[in-house]
Amino acid sequence: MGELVAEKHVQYVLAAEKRKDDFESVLMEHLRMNGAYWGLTTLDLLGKLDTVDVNEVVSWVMSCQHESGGFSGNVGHDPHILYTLSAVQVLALFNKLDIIDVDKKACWILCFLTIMLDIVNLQNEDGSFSGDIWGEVDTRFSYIAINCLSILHHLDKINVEKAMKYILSCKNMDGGFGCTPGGESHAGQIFCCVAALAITGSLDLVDKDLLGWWLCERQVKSGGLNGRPEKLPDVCYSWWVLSSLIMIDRVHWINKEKLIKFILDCQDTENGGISDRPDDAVDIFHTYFGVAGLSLLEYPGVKPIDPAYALPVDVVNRIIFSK
Ligand code: BD7
Ligand code: ZN
Repeated sequence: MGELVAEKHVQYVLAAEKRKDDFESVLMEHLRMNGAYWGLTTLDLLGKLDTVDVNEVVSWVMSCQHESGGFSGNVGHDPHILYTLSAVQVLALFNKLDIIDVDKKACWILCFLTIMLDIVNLQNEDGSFSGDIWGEVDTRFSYIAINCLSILHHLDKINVEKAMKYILSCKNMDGGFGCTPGGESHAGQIFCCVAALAITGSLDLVDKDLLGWWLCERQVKSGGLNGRPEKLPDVCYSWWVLSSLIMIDRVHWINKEKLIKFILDCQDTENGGISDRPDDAVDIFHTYFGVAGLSLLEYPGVKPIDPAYALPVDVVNRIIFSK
């Protein structure tokens, strides 16, 4: 079996940060905030976050904050809760959420308060969350709201009980979760619901054996994981499925060695980067989720990542358990 070509992936990510005009960058232009989170978290997991210019990244992130408090995916785009989480995660990686450590204190307090108020305003009467002012509802947004507010130590500002009740209303007979009540079970959505329940300490509300069964059935012959029955395996599902299995304590139900081999087989061992499946083109998204998957699989040389917050464990310990 091949090895993780960590140094090549670091070079790939550093180059991707600078590229602005190739095919992948144009596709990802409106998702640049997410791209920053995927790239920088990959670097941190590989022990190389110190190779980037913190001030440059943080000032770019802040240039994407809007008056409402939310962030956009790039300068001049509309804000959405999807990008607010990535922005908060990037600030967390750089330890910029602690006002004692940052200059212009008052300005930062205001920044955090507006983020908090923006998210609180997105909660609906039934406990669900909308993603932005246009109102689309999805359990993805419940997860994001809960992750952000937990990181900011403001979970008490929303109705957590109603938020959990809404998530449980999206639970299906097969043990999985969908994006709204009655929506088909999908590994990405399951991750969002399970992680939200984990962060609020509500995992006892999940049927772990039933859900664990559905999740471990996602492993196919090649060792890779898919997101739904009959679908092709995909490196990013290593994350959505595996993190959920870890949170419900059923990770021993899949074959870890075969999954490691599948992820390593998706590497571009020459130029760095990881693809969705062997021999496809690499991208920054699958590079991050491949490395994050290996982190969950305790691959040597990769820092441990927290399955619920999707941030390195040392970062989560600093933020969540420091106060
Ligand atoms: C998922 C769907 C959305 O409509 C919006 C956001 C998400 C989660 C977000 C993420 O992982 N943040 O860390 N995903 C994405 O930003 C990807 C970006 C992408 C676009 C095109 C090709 C690769 C990546 N998006 C928007 C997706 O829809 C990816 C597409 C994909 C990846 N591999 C095969 N297709 N799908 C995805 O993230 O699915 C996981 C998921 C689905 C529903 C809820 C939560 C997770
Ligand atoms: Zn994928």
